[in-house]
Amino acid sequence: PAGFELIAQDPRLGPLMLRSLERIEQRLGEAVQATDRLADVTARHLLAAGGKRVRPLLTLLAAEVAGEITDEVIEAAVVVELTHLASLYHDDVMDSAPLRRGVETAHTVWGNTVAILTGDMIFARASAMVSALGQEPLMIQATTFERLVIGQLQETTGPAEGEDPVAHYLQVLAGKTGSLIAASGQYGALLGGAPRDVVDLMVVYGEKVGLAFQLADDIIDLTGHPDVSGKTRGTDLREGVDTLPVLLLRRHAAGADPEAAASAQEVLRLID
Ligand code: GRG
Repeated sequence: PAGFELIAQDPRLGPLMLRSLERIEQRLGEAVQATDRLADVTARHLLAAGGKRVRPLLTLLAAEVAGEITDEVIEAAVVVELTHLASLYHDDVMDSAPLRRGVETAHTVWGNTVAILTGDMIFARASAMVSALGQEPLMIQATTFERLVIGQLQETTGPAEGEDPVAHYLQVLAGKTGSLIAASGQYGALLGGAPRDVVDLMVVYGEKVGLAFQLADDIIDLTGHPDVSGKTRGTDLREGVDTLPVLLLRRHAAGADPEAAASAQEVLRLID
């Protein structure tokens, strides 16, 4: 088992969590249904391919800790996964990635136009669902979307002249990954009925989880096996994106400690 199946088998998840995850899966399937024959196939493509459902799980956990798992919490969990899904369609076009979740990416099969429009449609579905949850969730969604886009843009432009590349990298991560993971916890706490200070705390917590999560993802990009990660290796290097592992290796390679410099240079040779 991989991805969602693996998480769903975790013995720490009680029956309520498992039931809720099943409801989310069903709602996700309904949410990507399209009247257009092609869109119906393309929108299902990545959803059916797998994925860990980490963000909806965080929404559920935040709601369980802070209050209760209401119908609105389930809807919000679907919204975060749909937003994530939409961003994957677009991200794979931007990175020219051949593989995602162990299957060929949508743009590889149907071309860039179809992949971008599929992401747009899924994002529209997420927006429609979140609008039924009220004004505050709608604002969270809008802010998160903007942060996703800005994070992605900052990654593309790279650090400004004289800017510390590590500080820039952390800023990119906070936007492109931390924002949606933070929103996942925020939705759960808010709609689960938590008091304001707990909701705010979930945002801080989510940002940090997001940072750790993306750091791990960047290491997987360098070292992960496609059979396990479902992605090809070295996308960031190919796209000229300097992730933290590479920045640190370069720093060590140019550092004063000759032993550390030699081994860092060796690793850089291997991955370049
Ligand atoms: C259309 C919503 C929208 C956004 C446009 C393209 C873009 C702006 C943002 C890209 C953000 C992005 C793809 C960040 C990477 C996040 C990341 C760590 C992805 C991998 O997440 P996992 O490991 O994947 O949770 P699975 O497949 O398990 O769901």
